[in-house]
Amino acid sequence: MRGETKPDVCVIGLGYIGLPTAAIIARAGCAVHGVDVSQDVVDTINRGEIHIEEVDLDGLVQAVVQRGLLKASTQIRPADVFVIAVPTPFAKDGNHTPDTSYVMAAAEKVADVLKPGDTVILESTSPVGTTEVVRDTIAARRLDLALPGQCDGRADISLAYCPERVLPGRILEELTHNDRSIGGITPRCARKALAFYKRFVKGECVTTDARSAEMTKLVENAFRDVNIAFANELSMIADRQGLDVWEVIRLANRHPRVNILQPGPGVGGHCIAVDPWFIVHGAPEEAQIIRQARETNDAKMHHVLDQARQLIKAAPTEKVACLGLAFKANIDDFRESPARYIAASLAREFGDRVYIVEPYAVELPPEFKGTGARLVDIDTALEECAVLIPLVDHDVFKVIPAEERHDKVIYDTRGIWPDAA
Ligand code: SAJ
Repeated sequence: MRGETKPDVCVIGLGYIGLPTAAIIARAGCAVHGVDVSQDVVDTINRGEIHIEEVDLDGLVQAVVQRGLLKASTQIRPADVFVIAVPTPFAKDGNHTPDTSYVMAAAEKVADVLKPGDTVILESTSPVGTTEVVRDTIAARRLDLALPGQCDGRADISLAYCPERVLPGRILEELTHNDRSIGGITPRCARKALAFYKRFVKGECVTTDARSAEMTKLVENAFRDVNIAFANELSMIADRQGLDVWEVIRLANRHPRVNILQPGPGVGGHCIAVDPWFIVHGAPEEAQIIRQARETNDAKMHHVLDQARQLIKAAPTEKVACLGLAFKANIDDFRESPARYIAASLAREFGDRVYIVEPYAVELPPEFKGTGARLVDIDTALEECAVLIPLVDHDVFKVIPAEERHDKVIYDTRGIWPDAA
């Protein structure tokens, strides 16, 4: 729109969420200054290239960088809107304690360049109450500013929590079209953040308070984790009772109001396996089902490993193909992947009898070094391996026809070959 003043935006954290978010905001015509602690990441982006794998992101980043709408730096700069999208990992105490130190470090950087009228948005998945701690962190550094929820009149700064809910592989599409929670510290903050998101979000932007928005993000992923745990528990019961869990789930899901998810070798990724622990940490006595679901999904990974070991020991002279290392189908993300953990454990125990097939890998991850395991293509695995263990439901594995695997011993942890059950 001619003459419309678009806000200058600063996005802090240029990872899996921050970089696509920065690129989409720039595509909407805002001047975006991206900040990351890694000089390599900054240099890569300023060359119009990307350091992560995501469909169509390379073309978009190249375009907005070439148009001068996205620039990256390790230093923060003043802006009208600040979006914090830094990691919130577990602390290293072994108790799944949320570590919000990266968020607070970003909040301190933002505080030092804030001016009246600016908006600060936290997107990182965070324990309930974090946005208020960001507000307090800013207030402590900027006694000259009136912060929302701490002043009677109109605050100088707007502050909101606005989580994303994108699927890897569909991030650009989902950042644009998914509905979004806009959680303001005050209703006025929510309205300011809403106006910003409507510049590039076509989905419905639903305003609420910051705590509700923080909990909503955690609840979405905990809901999925609990439902996956139900499927995984069913599969372990089925193994004990000699049942075909895939057949049972297929039949049960014909009920008009039943939708049992799919068992797998555990739950991977940096979201579903992490976020529920943020709820448990905040309410350890009450969050019983949520905690148990996490423990069940982790137990499933060890169950699959034990089952696979027994199978391999029963075929002592045969080669074994582990199909897949990624944490989920059709993407090249191997972080926090149960498949990778299981395959590496089998490689350490059975050495060069183990072949690994992972179409998204050009080399095996470092933990396979010295085990004797080999990365091979699917044709080699089918020719040389008598035991097949699908660990990831990549499409390229699903399409292997029955005649190419009819004489194999199969442990199908993903139910990708219903005819083989
Ligand atoms: N999985 C199963 N069985 C299933 C579904 C998933 O075993 O029926 C496993 C997958 O193999 C994978 C893990 O669960 O190992 C998580 O995969 P996912 O596709 O459920 O989730 P993510 O981590 O890729 O993305 C989730 C999404 N959240 C929900 O679906 C509620 C996404 O919308 C979020 O934005 C993302 O977490 C996030 O960033 O929080």
